[in-house]
Amino acid sequence: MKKTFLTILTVIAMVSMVAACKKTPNPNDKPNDNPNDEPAEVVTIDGNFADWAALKDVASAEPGEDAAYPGLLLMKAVADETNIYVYFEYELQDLGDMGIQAAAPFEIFVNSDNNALTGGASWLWSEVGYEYMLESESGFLASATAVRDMGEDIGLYLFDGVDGVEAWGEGGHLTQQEVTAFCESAGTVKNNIATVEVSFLRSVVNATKKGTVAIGIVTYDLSDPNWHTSGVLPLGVSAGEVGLLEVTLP
Ligand SMILES: [Ca+2]
Ligand SMILES: [Ca+2]
Repeated sequence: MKKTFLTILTVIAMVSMVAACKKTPNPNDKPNDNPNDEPAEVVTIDGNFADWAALKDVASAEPGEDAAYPGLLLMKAVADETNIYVYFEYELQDLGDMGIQAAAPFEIFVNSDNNALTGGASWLWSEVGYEYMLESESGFLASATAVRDMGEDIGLYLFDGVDGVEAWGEGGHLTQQEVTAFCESAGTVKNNIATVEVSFLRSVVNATKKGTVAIGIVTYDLSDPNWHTSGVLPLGVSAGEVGLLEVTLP
């Protein structure tokens, strides 16, 4: 009995030693930077644009020369596993008696199945077929010198009208979706140029699979109480000449 007990103690001691050895860190092990194994985000929404400058083969669009809606100077868009990211540069408009523009309502149109025959039409582009529109009535400007976070108030709308008609035309219809905290934005204003980065979740626009989506953005100023269109991208010279910007979904 005593011998058996000693044998058990010996076995326990040996197992403990092996376990202790396994716990000894190997100096060649790499530190675990990402313990949750979450996919890295390709862009950080922080008002710093070095991340965009470092991207290769990013989809982009600029207006044609003498464009009718010249406010938007450049847009870029990219996606990772979780989000779609949009970058844009916008020249604040001189509104005469109203001074330099201090508010800029903003919309993003998303053709989430990349099929121009499904979803809504828009006079802004030649081929649209958008399933979703994101809209911030307060927009991306806090003032004529600062950018605000549109994630506080951006709304998500599903086009659930007749395919191929305008949202406000006969058969058109938009339904606001009950989702919050799906969008972030940040940016800066320098010399009347706002530079802004925006992200929104792929899941809320039903674009979770690998493939392609197409995106367009519109900015407005308040020189007209019903909103005056000040910038459109992609854009030729006039609205309706070109289609949306295609973005690859990994
Ligand atoms: Ca950034
Ligand atoms: Ca579509």
